[in-house]
Amino acid sequence: MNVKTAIVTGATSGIGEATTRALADAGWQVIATGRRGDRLAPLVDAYDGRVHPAVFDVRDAGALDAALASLPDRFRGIDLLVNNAGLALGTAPAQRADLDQWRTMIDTNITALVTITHRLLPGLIERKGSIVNIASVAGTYPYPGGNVYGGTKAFVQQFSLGLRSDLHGSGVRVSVIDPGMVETEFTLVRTGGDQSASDALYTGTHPMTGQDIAATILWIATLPPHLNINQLELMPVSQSFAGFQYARTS
Ligand code: NDP
Ligand code: 8X3
Repeated sequence: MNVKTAIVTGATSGIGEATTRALADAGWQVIATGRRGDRLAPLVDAYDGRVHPAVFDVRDAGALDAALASLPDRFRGIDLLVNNAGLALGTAPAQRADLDQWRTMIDTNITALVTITHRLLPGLIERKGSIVNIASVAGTYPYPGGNVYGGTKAFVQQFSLGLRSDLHGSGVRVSVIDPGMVETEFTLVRTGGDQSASDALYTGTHPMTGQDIAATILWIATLPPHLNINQLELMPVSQSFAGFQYARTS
């Protein structure tokens, strides 16, 4: 059997960890990346050599190159890139936001994502592979405090559609997934480690899980090669839309 190889960025928790498990359970080889190498060890142990850990900060292009250069031979032909690593930092309105947090989101969610995509495109074209980018509903619907996070995810949506256009005729598939609320470490990171704020957000909402999104990624990646999911938005049933706001002067 021809074993397929994926690289999943941000595999140390949440959607990325679940995606690594879903792909490996389905027989794929997976390069699992993240900064917290201790979180990758259980994945490596669970899959008998089919998960390769690559510990680096996605914002460090040199570290990315070193990780790619040191891949074992059998992990070198990458068929699927899952651009998942990302984060939101803060919920303050723009006028009170921290510029360093804005820059970290841009460096991680945009610059790192385009860098790894650029590095892997030649091989993906050669192998007629697939790219699945994780954006967010925050890229489509603005909300107070979403400012730069939403902006980075709007970039991911439009970059994905642009890639699809450029790759026309190459056989490479490009999909962007826009999840709504998924219970992961996302809110813990966004709030600077406030577990009670994270618990309060998710309590009673029956949010989506990392496994829900992982199953969707696996479905997209295993569709017949003539099918391309361009863009897919998912929410838990408990989440929907609210209206505009009005500031009254009197
Ligand atoms: P988690 O916080 O659970 O996971 C985020 C992952 O990204 C971790 O594995 C983390 O690894 C990795 N990561 C973050 N920064 C870096 C970095 N500089 N270098 C390397 N890896 C990094 O959150 P989710 O699983 O929820 O998030 C995954 C993606 O899904 C993100 O892009 C997020 O924006 C998106 N998303 C999440 C939603 C949600 O409600 N949870 C909804 C919509 C989209 P480590 O810290 O070990 O480096
Ligand atoms: C995460 C979804 O609505 O918390 O991308 O911004 S949201």
